[in-house]
Parts: sequence; structure tokens; C-alpha cells
Amino acid sequence: RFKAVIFDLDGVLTDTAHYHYLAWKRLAESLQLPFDQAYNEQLKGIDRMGSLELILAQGRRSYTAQEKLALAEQKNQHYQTLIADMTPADLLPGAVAALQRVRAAGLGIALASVSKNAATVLERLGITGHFDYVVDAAAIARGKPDPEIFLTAAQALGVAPADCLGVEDAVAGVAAIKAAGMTALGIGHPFVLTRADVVITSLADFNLAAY
Ligand code: B16
Ligand code: MG
Repeated sequence: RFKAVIFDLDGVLTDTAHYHYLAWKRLAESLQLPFDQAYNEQLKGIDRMGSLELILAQGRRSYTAQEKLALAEQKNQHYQTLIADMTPADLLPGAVAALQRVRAAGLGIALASVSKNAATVLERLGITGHFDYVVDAAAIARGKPDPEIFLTAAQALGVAPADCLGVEDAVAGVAAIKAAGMTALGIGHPFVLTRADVVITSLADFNLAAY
């Protein structure tokens, strides 16, 4: 019943969500700010500056815009060091099979990642060629949970939002898919992704006909 599937990257196709966590943790520790896996849940799917604001909100001092840019750049350097050694072995179980099944069913495929490193990660994973369209995060004005990134992907594919299945591991991402008027397939835990239409543990359980 769908005409296209729009995938998130981090935490769906590969576990860069963990690398983002490690990079933010390193930055938070250098600033002596509290940061743990639970707080990190709120950061998933949130863009770089938005994530930084959430981390800095844990402390008392205020930072100038220039300081914030420098801190975001530090985090990005930690992150880029972590992703530098990625290979196709870093694809999550079922990721490539899911892309192949969507293609075999004749549906369009797009990537809706707010990460400015998404193109690099796709290249390292060797899956760039699977996508009809990759949203340029730099061209998106409002990050998730705003629907803009998913609506941009649907428009580029020439498909109505109602005919799209969005796949997300983040609370903010699922909210963005629902705000776009699409069906949301959550990857993770139903207690966390309460607004998803269906939740599966990983793409290893992906079954297009069931949604
Ligand atoms: P960058 P997604 C998001 O990617 C991550 O979930 C989020 O943790 C990260 O802060 C954001 O990308 C920005 O990434 O710093 O590389 O531009 O989940 O939308 O694929
Ligand atoms: Mg994600």
C-alpha cells in the first residue's frame, strides 16, 4: 500500500547513535556536565546545535554563540574520528535486506537524516546507491520533530505523505513522521516510541507487507 519508504540513518541502518553518544559524552565530561544514556535518548534525532543546547542546559553557565559553535565543532571532531573506521560490517542486521525488499517491491527509497555527516556514513557503509534521494541536512531549516525533512523527501520522490512509510529510532523522529502525515515504523522499544504505528526491535524483523 505504500509508494515510498523514508529511512532515518543513525540508529536505524547503523549504530552511529552510539558514536554520537560517545562524542557528546566526551564533550560533556570536558565541561563537567552530567550526561548519561538516559539523557541521550532526548538527543536522538535532534540536530547538532539543538543537542548541544540540551547538554549545556544541564549546567549553570551561559555560553556565547561563538563558544557554542566551537563546542559543536569539538563534538563533531570526536564524532568524525569515531566514524572514520566504519565499514559495511557496521550495517545493522537486516538493513541491506530491508532496502533490497523495498526496491524489489518497486517503491521509492529516501534518506531523512539531519546529520551533516550522513553522506560520509552512507559511503563508508557502501549503501549510497540504494537511495533515490538523500535529503541534504544543510538545506533543512527546522530539524525533527518538525516534519520538514520527511516532507522534503516525499516531495523529491513525487509521492504523497500519506503513501509513505517513515522508519525511525528516535522519539523526535517518530513525531516528525506523524506530523508529516505518514505511517511511522519505530525501531526500538514500544515504551519509548509510543507514537509509532508499529514498533519492531530491529530491521531484522522488517516485513513491508505487515504495515
Ligand atoms: P551531525 P539522524 C541525527 O541523525 C542523530 O540522531 C543526532 O544524534 C545528531 O545530533 C544529528 O543527526 C546531527 O548529526 O552532528 O552529524 O550533523 O537520526 O537524523 O540520522
Ligand atoms: Mg536516528
